[in-house]
Amino acid sequence: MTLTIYGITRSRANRTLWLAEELGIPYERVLIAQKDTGGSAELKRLNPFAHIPAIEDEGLGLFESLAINLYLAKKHGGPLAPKDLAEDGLMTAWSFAAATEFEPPAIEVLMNVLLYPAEQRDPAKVEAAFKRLQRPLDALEGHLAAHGHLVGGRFTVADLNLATVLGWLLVAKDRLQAWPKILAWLAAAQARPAWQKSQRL
Ligand SMILES: N[C@@H](CCC(=O)N[C@@H](CS)C(=O)NCC(=O)O)C(=O)O
Repeated sequence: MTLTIYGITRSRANRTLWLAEELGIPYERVLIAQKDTGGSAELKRLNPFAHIPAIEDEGLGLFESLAINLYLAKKHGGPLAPKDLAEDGLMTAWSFAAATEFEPPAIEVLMNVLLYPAEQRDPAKVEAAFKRLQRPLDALEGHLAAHGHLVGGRFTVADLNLATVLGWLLVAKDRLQAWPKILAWLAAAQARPAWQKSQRL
C-alpha cells in the first residue's frame, strides 16, 4: 500500500476519499479528527499547517485537499486527469477558483445554516455570502450551460474539486433554484457511486 489518507470522513478529507474511490486506487486511512489536528506530530510531518486532509504517498507528504486531488488524478491518469498541459492549466484554474471564489462564502453558508449551534447562526451572514456568491455562481451557470462540465466536456478532477465545495450550499438548496444548471451538475456528481461510497467510509 503506497497511499495513506489522513482525516476523518466528515472533513475536507472526503474530497480525497471521493477521488481515490473514483480512481479505484488502494489506500489506508489514519482517522484524525479536527479537534486532534494540532496535537498530531504525525500530521505536522506531512502538513506544515497540521490540517486534514494530508496524504503520504510513496514517501511524499502532501497537503491542501484540492492540490492533493490534482496530484493523485495526474499520477493515476484516466478520464478524470488532464490529457495535456492546456487541460492541466484549466483544471488547476477551476480548483483555485473553488478555493478562492467559492469556498470562503460557501463555508459561511454551511456554518450559519447548519454547523453552528442554533443560537450562533446569523442569517445576515448567509445573505452576505449569497451576495458574494452571485457573480461566481452566475459565471459557473453560464459555463455549465455552454459546456456541461468544467473542462474537456467530461467529468474530471476539476468538477470533483468544485463539487465538494458547492455541495456545502445544498444546505440552502431553495436558494440554488436560481442556478438550475449548477443544481443538475451537483446532483449528477453526487449520484456517482464513488461519491456515495465516500460518504460511508
Ligand atoms: N485549505 C485546506 C483546509 C484544511 C482544513 O482547514 N481542514 C480542517 C478540517 S475540514 C481542519 O484541519 N481543521 C482543524 C484545525 O484547523 O485545526 C484544505 O483544503 O485542505
